[in-house]
Amino acid sequence: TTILDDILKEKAKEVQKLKDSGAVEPASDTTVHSLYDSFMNSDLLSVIGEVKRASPSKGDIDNQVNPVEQAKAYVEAGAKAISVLTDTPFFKGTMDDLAQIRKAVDVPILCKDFIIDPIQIRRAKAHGADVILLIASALPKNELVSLYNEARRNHLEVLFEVHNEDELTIALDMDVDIIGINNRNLKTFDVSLDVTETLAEKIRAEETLVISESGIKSKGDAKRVTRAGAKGILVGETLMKSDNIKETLE
Ligand code: IGP
Repeated sequence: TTILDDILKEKAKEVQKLKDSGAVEPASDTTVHSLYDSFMNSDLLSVIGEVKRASPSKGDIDNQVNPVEQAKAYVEAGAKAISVLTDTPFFKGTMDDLAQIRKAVDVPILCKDFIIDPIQIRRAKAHGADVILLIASALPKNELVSLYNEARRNHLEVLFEVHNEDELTIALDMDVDIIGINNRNLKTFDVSLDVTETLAEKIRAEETLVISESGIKSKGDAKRVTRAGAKGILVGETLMKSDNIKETLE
């Protein structure tokens, strides 16, 4: 089994506990900070800064981080959106991180989790998310479609994550607005910016927002994926480890 299988198995238990607890989220409001509008309306490459304490591929990245201060520093340095890892068992994040960051910044926030059930979507919205992640390799197409529709009903945008041509075909069939091209293979952890170069050229960039995700470490990397067609990048580790976030984002 792969790490993704392990994560999804844990997630199923978490969802069952949520359901058993009978927790009801408050009705979701319609306020949206639109990632799509913000990034599509900019001529420059836009950055999503990710708050990431740890990951299965890297272990602890910065376990001491104050998520609110980190998110504020990203925005001050020019990041146009924030991603918050909310998975606890594998990434050491929490939904409370998301709620606190929501109070501190006024840009779109992505709830970065492994979503397999509508209950998680309503929970993300109630904690202040504007965007949720759906990972094409995690679920069959019919489930991706129903979770996508559930998100849109809750006034959430969806970053639809793909890593190969088959997954991209699903994204194009579903006519999603925002495609995340993950340079990291979630099953092997191999990272290559070639993935963005191969897939981005198959996407109609006038109407679809393309975000290149993972493994972006330098301005050269950012230029490379921009040339390939990305209008945004999602950067975690490099920003978490930077002593000078402003300079890194310049
Ligand atoms: C950030 P990096 O290499 O800059 O830390 O990567 C982000 O792309 C990565 O955290 C990510 C991710 C995911 C994490 C992309 N897709 C899916 C968990 C689940």
